[in-house]
Amino acid sequence: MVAFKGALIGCGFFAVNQMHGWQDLADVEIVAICDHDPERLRIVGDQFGVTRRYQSAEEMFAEGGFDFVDIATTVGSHRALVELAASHKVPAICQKPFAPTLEDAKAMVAAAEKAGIPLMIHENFRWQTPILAVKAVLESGAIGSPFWGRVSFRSGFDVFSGQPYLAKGKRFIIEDLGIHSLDIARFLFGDASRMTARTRRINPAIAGEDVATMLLDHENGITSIVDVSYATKLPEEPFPETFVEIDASEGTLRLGKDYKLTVHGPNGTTQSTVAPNLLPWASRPWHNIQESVALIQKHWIERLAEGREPDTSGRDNLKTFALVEAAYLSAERGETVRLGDLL
Ligand code: NAD
Ligand code: 89V
Repeated sequence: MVAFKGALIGCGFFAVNQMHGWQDLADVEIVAICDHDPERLRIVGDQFGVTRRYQSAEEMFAEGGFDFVDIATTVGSHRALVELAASHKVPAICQKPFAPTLEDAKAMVAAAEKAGIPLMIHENFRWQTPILAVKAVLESGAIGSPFWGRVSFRSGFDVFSGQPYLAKGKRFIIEDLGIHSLDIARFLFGDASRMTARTRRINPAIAGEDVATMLLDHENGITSIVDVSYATKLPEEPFPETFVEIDASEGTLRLGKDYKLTVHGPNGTTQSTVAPNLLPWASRPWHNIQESVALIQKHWIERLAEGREPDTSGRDNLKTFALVEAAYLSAERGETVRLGDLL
């Protein structure tokens, strides 16, 4: 039975995953899609059997007939589309990165709250099976209280062939990928109060930074390092795996290559593989990310049905986005930035 009708805006590279995720949910149907590009509309509409197709989001909202909208466009259009959804009182999911600036992101949260609609940022990396496994270990108390952590994503994968816009922006790795890693750091270690960052551009063919090293002071006293690179040539390419290291009062945790998890505590050492499921429509190496798309979309529907705020709501995600802004500010000024000055 279809309980929720959705509409999707932006039928590009990543939206295909989102369409598969929606298709897998028995109580959801995407009844309308929108893209400026008629060819993308045709491809996605034909693949997923959606007949209501629009080149204008305004026209799609004017005709209505859906309970939520999934915004899968690139960052420049996010504010206008979320505000459009709010003006029609339609609950909205918005892809990361939240917005071009923190000011835009705050305005989007205010618009959603004024309209009384839920707004969720599609911040899916914390929904990856291996990251959920790390969180479960922390919550079990098996290693005690963490005092230090590292969230690391280092790769030489060619992301530019699928997403050419990534090579063109003045900002690259922190805004596109580091944003996920910073959200994982918040998810595992709590909110941060101070950020110190350094960036580099190694690849001369792109406009933005492709290496960043960030030091976070968390409010609960944990110190963490979040390091990201697309300039790292390893013998075995780990894309898109996030590695995690945690030192805690009673033991340690290491999440490494091929989703190998080692937990060491007072009761000994356990080793396991916490690999993501390969969904029928997914393909390696993207399956880790693809499964997390399906999981965050399921979470959205559950929270919509319960009338409860999603975990990565707009208000919550302002704190992740502020870390992005703080990292760029810190790298530019060579100074530590206090998050309280931004939020
Ligand atoms: P893309 O350029 O391939 O697709 C975007 C599509 O949106 C294009 O077809 C474009 O024509 C359309 N579009 C743009 N503005 C529009 C508007 N106002 N109205 C209608 N259509 C519009 O981009 P992509 O690679 O699919 O990325 C989309 C978003 O997804 C980005 O914000 C990106 O950062 C994000 N992304 C997220 C993940 C993740 O794991 N969460 C992974 C990849 C990309
Ligand atoms: O997940 C993302 O946001 C992607 C990629 C993994 C390529 O960085 O843009």
